[in-house]
Amino acid sequence: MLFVLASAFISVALLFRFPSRSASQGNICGMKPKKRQVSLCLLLLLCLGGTTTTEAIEPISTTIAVGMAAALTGFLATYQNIFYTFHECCRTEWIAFNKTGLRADLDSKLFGQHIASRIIFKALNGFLNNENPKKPLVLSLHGWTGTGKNFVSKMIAENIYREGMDSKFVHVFTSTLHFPHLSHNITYKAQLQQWIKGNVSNCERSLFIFDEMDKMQPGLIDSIKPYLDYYDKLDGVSYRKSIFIFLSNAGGESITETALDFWKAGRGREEIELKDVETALSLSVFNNNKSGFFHTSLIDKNLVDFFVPFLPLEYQHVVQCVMAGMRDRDMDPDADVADQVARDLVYFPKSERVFSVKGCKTIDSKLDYYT
Ligand SMILES: Nc1ncnc2c1ncn2[C@@H]1O[C@H](COP(=O)(O)OP(=O)(O)OP(=O)(O)O)[C@@H](O)[C@H]1O
Ligand SMILES: *[C@@H]1O[C@H](CO)[C@@H](O)[C@H](O)[C@H]1NC(C)=O
Ligand SMILES: *[C@@H]1O[C@H](CO)[C@@H](O)[C@H](O)[C@H]1NC(C)=O
Ligand SMILES: *[C@@H]1O[C@H](CO)[C@@H](O)[C@H](O)[C@H]1NC(C)=O
Ligand SMILES: CC(=O)N[C@H]1CO[C@H](CO)[C@@H](O)[C@@H]1O
Ligand SMILES: [Mg+2]
Repeated sequence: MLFVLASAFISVALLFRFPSRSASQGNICGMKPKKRQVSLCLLLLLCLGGTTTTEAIEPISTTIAVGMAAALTGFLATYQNIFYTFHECCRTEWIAFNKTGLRADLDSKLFGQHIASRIIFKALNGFLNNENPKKPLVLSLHGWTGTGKNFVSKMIAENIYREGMDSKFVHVFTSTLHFPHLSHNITYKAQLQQWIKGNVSNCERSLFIFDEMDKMQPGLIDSIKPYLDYYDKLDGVSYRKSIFIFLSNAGGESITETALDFWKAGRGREEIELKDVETALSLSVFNNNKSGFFHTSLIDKNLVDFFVPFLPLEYQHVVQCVMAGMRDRDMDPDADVADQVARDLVYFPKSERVFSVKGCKTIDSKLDYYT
């Protein structure tokens, strides 16, 4: 009887020791130690249980005790699984692509970006359903300010990670915040490589978002080139299931020019196709000496899988943004207010007034003012 209880206590101690010890190593979600620990506990329990039953004095209470100990061990074995449901781990419970969710978000929440919406869905759907991709997915989103680049990145994160942007497997680097000083370029290069390697070692399915690529110093991004290339493994780490997204305004002018040409020719916005902007886009990005992509080998070596153009937003899209903003605040969407907000924004070019200068940015704060 005492032996059985003692063995149960030992199992408890062993199982609880495991997570707390590995927490300090940062590998709290590991699978392998679990099996070893649990089988050890069961073995211990069987041995001790066996010796007590042979010299049993009170058969009934011994049976009850053994039963209780077994139940306790069973519970503790599932303790790991309970643990996973409360603590974010690099497992399918926490990381799973929601295809219908992404489709629905792109269709219902993103306005006026038919090209971006189509490319992003196809690219992610293809990549995330591929068990064995040859290289990580690299997307570069370009366009005028306030056209939805950060907005789409957030949608992507939310439809892959249960914790969305708060997931510890989603990493956002902002050039002006993380790499502000030109003179520290060598430190930054080493740091960036180290961060990405460390993060991908923790979880293969990591998402990296590089914001404000046009403010990044030229050359810095080349330091991560090996990670984006076709390698099975580098130093024992495989990067092939990670996703890299670059955001920038670079190339926004050439996209706007194309959109304006279509508008002037009286052609519909929906008629603009990727091929109408893609070549001009990658060229203008590559040759822009103020952008982080200036003469970068990422473009040279075709490591960017998709250049995604974001078209400048028109009056009608701004109205849609305002209506969506009101719905988000649980207000009754009011077409008159939406019209008023949209009309008070500035549009360009000066003579035609077609595209919103700030896109859909600052609309949220305007809503406070008008309502
Ligand atoms: N195409 C769009 N459809 C719906 N909402 C949009 C769209 N574009 C922008 N918005 C709204 O405007 C806000 C600001 O957009 P966002 O931050 O994505 O702009 P951005 O493209 O990253 O601009 P910047 O280049 O200045 O960083 C978003 O939070 C979103 O609410
Ligand atoms: C996927 O997204 C849809 C729409 O947002 C949602 O209703 C559904 O519950 C999500 N599915 C999963 C498995 O999270
Ligand atoms: C770092 O920047 C300096 C000038 O600011 C430049 O001369 C040097 O080549 C750069 N080093 C690297 C590794 O890019
Ligand atoms: C960038 O290129 C433009 C012309 O394309 C040139 O006038 C300018 O001096 C260049 N700037 C730098 C910092 O090289
Ligand atoms: C283990 C590791 O290197 N983690 C890094 C992941 O990236 C963030 C930046 O987003 C770094 O702060 C971490 O150190
Ligand atoms: Mg942005």
